[in-house]
Amino acid sequence: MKIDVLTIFPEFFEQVFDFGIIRRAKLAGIVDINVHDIREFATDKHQMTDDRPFGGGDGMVMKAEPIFLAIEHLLGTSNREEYAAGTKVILLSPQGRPLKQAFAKEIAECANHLVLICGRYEGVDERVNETLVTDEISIGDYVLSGGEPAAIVLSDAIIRLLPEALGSETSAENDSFSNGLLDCPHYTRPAEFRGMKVPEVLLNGNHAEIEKWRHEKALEKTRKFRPDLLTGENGECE
Ligand code: 9D3
Repeated sequence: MKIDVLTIFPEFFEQVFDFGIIRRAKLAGIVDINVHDIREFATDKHQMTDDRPFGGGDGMVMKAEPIFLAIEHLLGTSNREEYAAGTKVILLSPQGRPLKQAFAKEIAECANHLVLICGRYEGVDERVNETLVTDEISIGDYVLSGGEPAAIVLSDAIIRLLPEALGSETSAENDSFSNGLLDCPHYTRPAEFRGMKVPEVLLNGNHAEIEKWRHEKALEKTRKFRPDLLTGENGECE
């Protein structure tokens, strides 16, 4: 999979993709990530990427032209109807559809080229949305200072699902959310740490009993922190 990131802060991404699963996926040729400075596509002498909003109001809006030129440079067209099959142009924005595991999975399975547009300021000229963007995604109901952290979150969620990215030691099938529940608690040695004991059931080697305990604890945790996952009102379950 090829991932191109469009940002006015390319330095933001200098180290984040160089660790763990993502680093391994890059070295194995599973993913190729390139970060591009939107400013390099600005045409005026001050290389402006933002301007004042029509209609007035506080704050600045990201200009359409530098983003159109960047997309044309990367994809050969600024008409989303003409993108190659498997190409997605994703705008990270607070107005987007909330990111879900199912979306990351669909992208990992069906897409081969992503362009991630990181917004800044009050927003992006709507004509970017109208012609370039195939998906508009938010990573949750909190306010970030820009789309960059969201692009990192989305990339991470997708890359680890690419075939062969995880390796053999773990399986994406066992992840939290893949069965619609939060994960159960985990313990490792020592069996007693500062007076705190590991639940007895995990020490007795009865695997049927251990699986039952893990499922009960997962349900308990989900009921407590994410009851919405159980009622299916967020589309995660049933
Ligand atoms: C005054 C209205 N605000 C929109 C809710 C303005 C605004 C706030 C924050 C405009 C842009 C931003 C920057 N955030 C993102 O670009 C962003 C984001 C987020 O803030 N939360 C969750 N997901 C995302 S994805 C991109």
